[in-house]
Amino acid sequence: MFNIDAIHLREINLPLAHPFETSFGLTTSRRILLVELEADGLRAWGECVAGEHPYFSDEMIDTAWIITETELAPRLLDEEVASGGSVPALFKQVRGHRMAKGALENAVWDLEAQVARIPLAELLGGTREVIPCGVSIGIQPTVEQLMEKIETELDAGYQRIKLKCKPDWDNRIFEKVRSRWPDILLSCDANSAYRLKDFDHIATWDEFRLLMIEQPLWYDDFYFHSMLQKRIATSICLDESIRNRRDALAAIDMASCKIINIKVGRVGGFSEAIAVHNVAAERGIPVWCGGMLETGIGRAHNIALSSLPNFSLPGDVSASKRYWVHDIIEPEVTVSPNGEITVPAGIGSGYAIDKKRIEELTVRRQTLRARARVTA
Ligand code: OSB
Ligand code: MG
Repeated sequence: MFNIDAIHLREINLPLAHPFETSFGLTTSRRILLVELEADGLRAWGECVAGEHPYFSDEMIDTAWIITETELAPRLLDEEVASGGSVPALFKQVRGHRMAKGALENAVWDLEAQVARIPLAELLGGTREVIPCGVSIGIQPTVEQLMEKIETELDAGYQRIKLKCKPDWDNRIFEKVRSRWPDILLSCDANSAYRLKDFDHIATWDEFRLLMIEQPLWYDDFYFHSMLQKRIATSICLDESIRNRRDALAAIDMASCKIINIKVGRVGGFSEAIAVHNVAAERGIPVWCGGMLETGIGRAHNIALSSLPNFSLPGDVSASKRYWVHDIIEPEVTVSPNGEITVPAGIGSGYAIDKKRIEELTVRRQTLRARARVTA
């Protein structure tokens, strides 16, 4: 049993090293909710991946803050917490708000690994010592800039290039990229930018031999993705629509996708991420770890999760320096020249928190404390 004495919420503001554009909008700077648990003399951290606006999902940092403050943190402080895996049961009454739940649950797993004095990856059931890495490249102002970015990332060793796409930023760029790099692992991510009228158009992408097409249709859809999957040879990968294990099962049974992107925040924490991983593994569906422009805290958690056996495709977990001039962990996340990240062997996440830098970046904070406990 852990005695969680206090939960500190804080918002940090951090400009991205490079703006990131998707079909749903442009991000130049992040507002990030971090949670810090204080328990038995230890400190454990979690990062909430909710964005600045409810554009990727219906959560945003401000809704995550209020739900954490009023509903979730009190449940952790008032109840006995046995393990990371016991947190979903404490949060069950609260519907949705998975990114808010995930930040706290992941911090409890981090705490559990520290108490057990083992790596978080080991606690989660990880088996890989290194994880294969890809990059997600946002929509660029010009095709020339896109080609330069791809060249830089391939030179850095990344094993897979994912292109953000949307109508008018699709066939034109796929053609250019494929004619220059015929053999690289290439995929695209539409973040729900296409509709039923686009099926014939999407079918023309088969000639580009993409590894997958990520979330082409509605963010909450399985049925029309299964219709589209019947029409095309290229694998569909679902991101936004997979909220939990049951969604993964439905999507696999309906043949809505052949690959699943797991984002630990999108599914509400490590417990559900492991459940999605396992159900996909049982059915022969490969998974990979998605990213949400995380700082080192969320990035370290993604690395630990990616060490599970069915994370067999390169993920969107890449080096800190692609996002931040200075990350908030020590050392920063680095990628080897062959495009791999070494899973840390140290206790907990394996990275140290740069508390001084976090203090400098903090624009809002709040501390919630446990009521005085009656000790037997
Ligand atoms: O759909 O995978 C996505 C970033 C923000 C929101 C949604 C997505 C993304 C990315 C970037 O593709 C992943 C990363 O490098 O962190
Ligand atoms: Mg995606």
